[in-house]
Amino acid sequence: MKNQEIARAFSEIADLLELKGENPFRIRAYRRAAQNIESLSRDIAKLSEDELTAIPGIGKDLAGKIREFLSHGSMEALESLRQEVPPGLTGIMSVPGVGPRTARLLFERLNVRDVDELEALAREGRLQGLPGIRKKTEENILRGIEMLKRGRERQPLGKVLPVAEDIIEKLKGVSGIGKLRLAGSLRRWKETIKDIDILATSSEPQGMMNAFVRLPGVREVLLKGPTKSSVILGEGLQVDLRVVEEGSFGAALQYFTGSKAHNIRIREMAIKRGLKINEYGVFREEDGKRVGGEKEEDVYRLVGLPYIPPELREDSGEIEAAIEGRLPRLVTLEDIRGDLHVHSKWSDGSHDIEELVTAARELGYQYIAITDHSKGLGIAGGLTPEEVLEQKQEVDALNKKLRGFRVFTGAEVDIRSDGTLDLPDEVLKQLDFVVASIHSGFRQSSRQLTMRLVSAMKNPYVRVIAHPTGRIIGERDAYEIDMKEFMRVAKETKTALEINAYPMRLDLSDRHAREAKRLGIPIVVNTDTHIVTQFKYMRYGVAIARRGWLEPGDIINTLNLKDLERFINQGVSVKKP
Ligand code: DGT
Ligand code: CA
Ligand code: ZN
Repeated sequence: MKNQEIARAFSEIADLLELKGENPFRIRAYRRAAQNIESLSRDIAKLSEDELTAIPGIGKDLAGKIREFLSHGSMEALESLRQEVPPGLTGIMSVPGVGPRTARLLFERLNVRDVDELEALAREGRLQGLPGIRKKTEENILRGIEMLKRGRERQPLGKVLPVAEDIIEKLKGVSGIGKLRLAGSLRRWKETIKDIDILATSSEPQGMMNAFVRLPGVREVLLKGPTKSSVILGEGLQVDLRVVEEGSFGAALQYFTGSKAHNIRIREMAIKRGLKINEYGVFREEDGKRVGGEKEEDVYRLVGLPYIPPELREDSGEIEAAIEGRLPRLVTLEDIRGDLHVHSKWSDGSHDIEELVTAARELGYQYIAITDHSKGLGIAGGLTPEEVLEQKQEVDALNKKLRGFRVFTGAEVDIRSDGTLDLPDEVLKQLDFVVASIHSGFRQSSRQLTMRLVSAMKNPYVRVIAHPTGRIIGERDAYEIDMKEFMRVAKETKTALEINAYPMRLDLSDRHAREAKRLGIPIVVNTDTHIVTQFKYMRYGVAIARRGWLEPGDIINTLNLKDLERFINQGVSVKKP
């Protein structure tokens, strides 16, 4: 599918326009188009003209550019922009913390042409003194470069998983294929991934390997053998395919799922029982006889443990819990009854509310909350207090028509730099579900940021803090808040915390979600949907919840509609500053 490439091209156009200081709305249009194409589930090449322009944000002009790319592999508009801007400058812009203005400044004053030059100059302290660049800025740039490099070694789950699933789909069609599974960190849903591990059985291993190394997207073949092959994809991602015997599949799956730390513990337990576990099976020490290995469950059963779900296999207490019979009953996607952070056309979403309802019902949901931005967020088309109330009227009217489904009114109210909210209490109190979040001033001190979140939570109408740490995986670190204090106040004020399922966010992280659960803070798993295809990101949020040991009872949006209504009615009276 060319979807990702086209999305990347549009996003590069946006970068270049920004570098040139062009009209922000034009830039935003490209960014939005890129995002919508990225989250499209169908192959863009297979869409008709009408279907193409039905994608929100894609008009005649952009549809033309998409067709141009599909037939020529390039876009004239992008090519000529690239001519105008010195190469390397966009690379500098990809450093977290370096915007187009800074990039331009660095180029004009110091002739910085790529990231390596930038790093060298920053290390020598030569950026300081340029307009707007202080010592702190220079440190931020160095940290950004480090992040960029780290990011190349490990890629976000949300980028890697779709690529891996695409490969699995293609391998399913190869003749002789038996079992086929993802293993490694992907199967554990770790938030960043170093490489893709695939495990298979096959009656024609040779043909399987031939097909594997010839997959579209393969840039380089590192290794091609009868049982293991490794390739590098265009994106720089490594994929390992191993073909094993039927009788070893379970043991191999357990072994290659990891984590390494978890496996070492399991192996130690085996030794104590006179067993030896490796990727081929479970063997009796005394005579080498294989006593299991076809099924993954064999491995756990033979060391006296119940099955441990992959998301828990980090040696972070799961083995002790398994021994003591207190493994959690992890939440699943099927437990989720609705999504409580959704944007509509009223702000920067792509659909009107009825379209969102239709899509949510198709997923089997019982409710959604419409949480559009408040006006402080100008660029996201935020709503004024009057518009919020106008929207509430529309939702109220819509609810009268709906059977077995409810739209909760809400807002994603911006927490301003001084900790005040961007909508007045008189408005907030009329809404069912208010989500508050920070969208600016990330570089404030830890104390100031914590204070902002704390004062938002003390507002009696704020139900949830959305994406609490503000991180964008591989692009922006979590902002430094006093997590202990933050959670203490969340608990005290009965404010729920969000696991934002948007794949580049996954915020709270698994670790923080687990801590919140320990403290008894309610969690809500939301997608922050801006276009209906993003509803499907819920699976990432559920995975983070599972990695955080969360059970259905820990998560608000596993409640059915009736119980959620009760919870909401209760909440406001319980929650007082
Ligand atoms: P990553 O870094 O995202 O690729 O994470 P993993 O967990 O996928 O790590 P990877 O690809 O190096 O190895 C896949 C699994 O294979 C790993 O989770 C556990 C197993 N494994 C790899 N090397 C060893 C080892 O030296 N000892 C043991 N016991 N297991 C290993
Ligand atoms: Ca791996
Ligand atoms: Zn949002």
